[in-house]
Amino acid sequence: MYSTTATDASNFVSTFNTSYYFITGVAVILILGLTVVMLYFVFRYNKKKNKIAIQNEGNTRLEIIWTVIPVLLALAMFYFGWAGWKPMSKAPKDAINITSTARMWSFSFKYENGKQSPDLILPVNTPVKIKLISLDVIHSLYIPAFRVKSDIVPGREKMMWFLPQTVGVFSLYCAEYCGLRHSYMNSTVKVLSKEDYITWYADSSKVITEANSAAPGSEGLKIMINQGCNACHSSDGTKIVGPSYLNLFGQKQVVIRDGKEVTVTVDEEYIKRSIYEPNYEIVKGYPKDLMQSYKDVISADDLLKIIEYLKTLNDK
Ligand code: HEC
Ligand SMILES: [Cu+2]
Repeated sequence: MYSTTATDASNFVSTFNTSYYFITGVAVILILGLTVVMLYFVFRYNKKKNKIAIQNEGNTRLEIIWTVIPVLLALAMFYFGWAGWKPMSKAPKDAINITSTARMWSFSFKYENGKQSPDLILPVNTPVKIKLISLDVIHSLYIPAFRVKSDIVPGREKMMWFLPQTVGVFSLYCAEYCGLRHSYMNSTVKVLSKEDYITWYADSSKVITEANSAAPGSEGLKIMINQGCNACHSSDGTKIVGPSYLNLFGQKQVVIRDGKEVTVTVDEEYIKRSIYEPNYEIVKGYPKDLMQSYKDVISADDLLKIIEYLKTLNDK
């Protein structure tokens, strides 16, 4: 079903490269050839040598040649492109399923057992099918080393698949300009040996290694890293896109609710509303409609863990 060269990072590298080199090769030959012909004409038909202009009536054979050859070249380009693209449109049945959720400005990958990760962790030599979901605007999942890229359109279900063939670490980018922090919307693909993958997949404690699991609130931090909250919020007082979490809990916050300024105290209820219904009230001075609701992705339990983490950020 998929033909492969085992040294390539993915099964699509060779067909992609064939069309890439073919198109580039044709372009190079054309530009060199045309330049040579042009220079020759400049020299051969200059005014000094041809004092009197003559009228040419055309040359049928020449016209046929310069129509047929470019048509054949264009058809060959189409063929290589099509032959490379066609297998991408249908995933093999034995592929593992991963759901990729894109939102401003992070990716999150969810596995069949419910495990979530901001990095794309994969087993080598196993076909992978990725369901592509966007919660806000158009993003694009792009893994250059695998030669795969697909737009992710909100409200439309799309997928991509590929077969990772070498163990290693690769870059993953959002390739569709999606707002202020688009350039930070990248991640890592880690292709592991099958044994390492199974170990990772079965281990529910190591979703995030940056968060030390013994510290209070660390589970909440894990959840927030997984959900990409930190693309917009910092924990150290820096304003990114949204307010920082530093000293947030318990403080007085001025918000706009129904067009009116209201002062509220940040408590559990307020944070719950901020995460489940972000547009109910907007922190003064911040944009509306930027933070999307997390009602469907953050459970009540997870919410408590997040609040627990936010509480640890006071008086530091
Ligand atoms: C795309 C950017 C973005 C993402 C991602 C995001 N937020 Fe926000 N968030 C904002 C903005 C902008 C505001 C301020 C406007 C408002 O009140 O809705 C805000 C407000 C908040 C507030 C209220 C803060 C205050 O000072 O009163 C909390 C709490 C919050 N976000 C938590 C979260 C959590 C938890 C996540 C992840 C689950 C998250 N946010 C993800 C942009 C974002
Ligand atoms: Cu994006």
